Amino acid sequence: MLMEAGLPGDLPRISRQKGPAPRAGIVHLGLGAFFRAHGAIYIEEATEISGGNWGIIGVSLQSPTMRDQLSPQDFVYTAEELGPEGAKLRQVEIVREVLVARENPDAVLAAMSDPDIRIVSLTVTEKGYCHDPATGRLNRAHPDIRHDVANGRPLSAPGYLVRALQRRKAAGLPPFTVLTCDNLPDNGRLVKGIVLELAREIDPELADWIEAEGRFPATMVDRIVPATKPEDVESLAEKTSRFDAAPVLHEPFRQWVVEDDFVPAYCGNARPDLAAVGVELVGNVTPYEHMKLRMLNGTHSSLAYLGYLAGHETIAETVADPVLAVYVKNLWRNEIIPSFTPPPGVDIAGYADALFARYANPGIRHRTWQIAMDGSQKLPQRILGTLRDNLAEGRSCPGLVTAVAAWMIYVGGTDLKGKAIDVRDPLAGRLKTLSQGAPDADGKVAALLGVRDIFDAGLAEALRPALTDAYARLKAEGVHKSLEALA
Ligand code: CS2
Repeated sequence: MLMEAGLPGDLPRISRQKGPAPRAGIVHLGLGAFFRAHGAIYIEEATEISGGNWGIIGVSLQSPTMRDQLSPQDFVYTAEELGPEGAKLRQVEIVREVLVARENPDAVLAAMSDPDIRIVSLTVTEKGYCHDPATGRLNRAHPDIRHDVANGRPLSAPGYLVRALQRRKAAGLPPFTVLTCDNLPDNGRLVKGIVLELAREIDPELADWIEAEGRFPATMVDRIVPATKPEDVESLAEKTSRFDAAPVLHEPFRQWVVEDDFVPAYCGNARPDLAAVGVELVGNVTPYEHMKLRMLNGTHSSLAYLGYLAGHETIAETVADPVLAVYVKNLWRNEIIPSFTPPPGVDIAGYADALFARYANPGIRHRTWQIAMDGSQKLPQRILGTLRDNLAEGRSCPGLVTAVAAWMIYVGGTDLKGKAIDVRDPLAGRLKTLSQGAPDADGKVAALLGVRDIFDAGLAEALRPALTDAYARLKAEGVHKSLEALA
């Protein structure tokens, strides 16, 4: 027992088993749990099968925590796959180094402008792109963007991309491929637009060069990876008698669809042999992205707000609640599936069934509170696009409207029992003030619908009556009665 052996930190650390990692070919911005449990594993497997110098230099934009945890164990970590039948462990050794941008911006820019680096991938979360979620355009008023326009040592992810590309152009090098792996709509085009807007502010010639030479393939990424908790670190140490300060936990399922559009090779290959490990390389990611953002992330967010307000801690607990289980199945069938065309050959009803089973996986304790974070950045691509497309076809969406109403209650900062909610969102302060400043359901809904960073005027107008009813009903009758009334 761990208790008898002392703290897990007293155990020997995990260490490299497979020899040194390949030379670096990728810089990854935002080395969080998701990329370590998804892209990094695919890339490691691809190099094991087909070779290539595709070691990864990870970058944390702000916090030194990941570097401090990984550096004493030579940047290796455990990926724990949690299936319904138990756990499987893999030691991931593809990360060579972790840099902390706030501490040493020059080291990050130097790594990104190294000729060996052919790909800069990103998981910096929705808000990390410093854009306006409603329009997808760069938010020029963002303090980090204002800083980055004027300074060669940037703060933001778009700033790092532009300043590193500027260095490469000056050195006569080709650009790197920008591989965004965040859950944003049409993510490649969106990031290209943001980078070009920022580059144009700094140097129009640089923008022209990026536009002509740069590549920004779109991607769809999927794997459920809950945040690692201290008790996960402890139980792994207990299981293995080795201490890993930063393991990742993930479900068995994974999917990666990538638009095959990389900067042509000038040393080695343009990308790892992703096809060898099941990555789908396609010409157009859009149907996959619609399927994933609407079917998975749309219901994840809906279940997160309604589940949280119903008192559920995790998604697995939420879908074990029969009322919420019926709710999410109806949401797929009646409101989400009719809103888009699935990718060729996909049985979309089967996809929904598989999602339900993934949510119910008891090994994955994915907190509703974690998914509820940053709703202002997530709602547009997860829920509002679906609503817009249904409204255009004259279909009502009581389930999605109730989810938006639950988000409105959530960001008001008080749950249905009057307890304070720890709301994490870049707009948290503004949303709370708007909500608390209005006297009644009508006023609160109208005030929040007025936030143009999230809702365009047309959608706000169309949603208002049904949303006000759903909000008032949730407040008066609670989650269960409201959802039962929908069913
Ligand atoms: C989740 C996603 O935290 C969230 O908002 O909806 O991280 C989700 O688990 C992944 O996109 C699954 O691929």
